[in-house]
Amino acid sequence: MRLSRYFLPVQKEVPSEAQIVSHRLMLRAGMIRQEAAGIYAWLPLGFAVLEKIKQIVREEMNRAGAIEMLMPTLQPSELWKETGRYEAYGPEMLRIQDRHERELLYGPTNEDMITEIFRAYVKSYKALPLNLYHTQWKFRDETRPRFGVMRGREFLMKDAYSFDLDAAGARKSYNRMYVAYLRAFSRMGLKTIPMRAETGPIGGDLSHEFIVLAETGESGVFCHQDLLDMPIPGEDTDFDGDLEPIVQQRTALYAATEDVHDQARFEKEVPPEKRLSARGIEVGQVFYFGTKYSVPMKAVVTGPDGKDVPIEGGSYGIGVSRLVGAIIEASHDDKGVIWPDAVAPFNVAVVNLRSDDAAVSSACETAYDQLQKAGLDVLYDDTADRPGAKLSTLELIGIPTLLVIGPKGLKAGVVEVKDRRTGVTEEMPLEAAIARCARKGS
Ligand code: 5CA
Repeated sequence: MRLSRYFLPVQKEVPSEAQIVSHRLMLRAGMIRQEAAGIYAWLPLGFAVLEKIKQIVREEMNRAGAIEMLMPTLQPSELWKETGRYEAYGPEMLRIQDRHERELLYGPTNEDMITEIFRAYVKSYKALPLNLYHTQWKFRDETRPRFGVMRGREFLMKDAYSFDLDAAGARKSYNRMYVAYLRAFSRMGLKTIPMRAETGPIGGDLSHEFIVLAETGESGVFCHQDLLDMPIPGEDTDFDGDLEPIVQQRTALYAATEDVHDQARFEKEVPPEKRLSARGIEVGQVFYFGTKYSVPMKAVVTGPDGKDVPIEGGSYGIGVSRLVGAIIEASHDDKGVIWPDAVAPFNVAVVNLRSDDAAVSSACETAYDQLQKAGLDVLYDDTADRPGAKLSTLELIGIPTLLVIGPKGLKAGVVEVKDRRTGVTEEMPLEAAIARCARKGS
């Protein structure tokens, strides 16, 4: 992408209601625009990050055996009346009437709809286990939408739903999602801690929230310090195998959100020097709710003994749009965002320090072309702005690697490769710089 033809409306000033750093930086970097309270347009730079996050989540869901689909944002009220949630959800649910005066709602979650789809087609235990997911916009009419995309009213969620014949099978499905979550968040450069949590309107008695520690987080959390340094399950993890040891290694240590926290137990189980009480951002939550939806909706399968049984269910959410904010909270400095490579909107920026100099422009074109051919997302700053202004914009928007080409260096046979995170600049010949960027970004 050539910056001269891109749409990157960076801002100097941001409104004072943008209280936390991720909200301020997203507005300054031209990533989002507020259209109504808690409702945002995703401008090109923000959208690029959102898509990268969505793709990582997709890869890890697929690896864990979940199958992607897409359900609509609008749902008929009948489904929710069957489960009793139409009344229970209260004013957080956006209710809509169509021209035929049919009651619709903008989905805040999809347990009811997926259970309806399941019961329409699946009749035998032989189709189980089954896990279906989608990434779709949700609406919750939060009383206090705030912190930008962190607590929106319209937000993007990946939600997966598992169906099993019995509780033991459902536990395995839960474990698969638990491990997939550890992997997905880690790939985005985040350290997350699964913590026991309240189940709220989704229901059930087993649930974990995946928490990123951050001072600006909305949840108070308590846990054993060692949970911060647990190894992340590798790419070769066998999702058909026994994942219980990985889950147990973590659940053996105390970790709870404030809603379910038990101070006496915390003090009994965790030695004083290992007690961590902090704030955190909830980027995902997994639930096991058994037959909460399958009984009222009659989602039954015929078991091996020929008898019908209601399926055992779980649901698994990831806040895809919230993650954009959470990653910024975890990775920024006073100059701006520092994207981890895996979610960066562009892996590399080629910076032309003198766009009216033919030799410099030609070297930049070569770099731009070759890096794109190497499969990287490249931003080419071909504008006529001052070098200082260019660099500060690219630092603000967080591009991990800058390949800076100017007339003086080029005469001496070198260009600069600058690392956004460390701030370290290295000089080297153009070909070496291209090779270096291609290696780093891949
Ligand atoms: N049906 C279940 C799991 S599929 C569910 O809805 N879970 S949830 O309520 O915990 O939401 C899943 C994730 O969506 C949360 O962990 C959080 O990261 C994100 N999320 C929830 N509410 C909001 C919101 N108002 N703004 C942005 N993200 C949100």
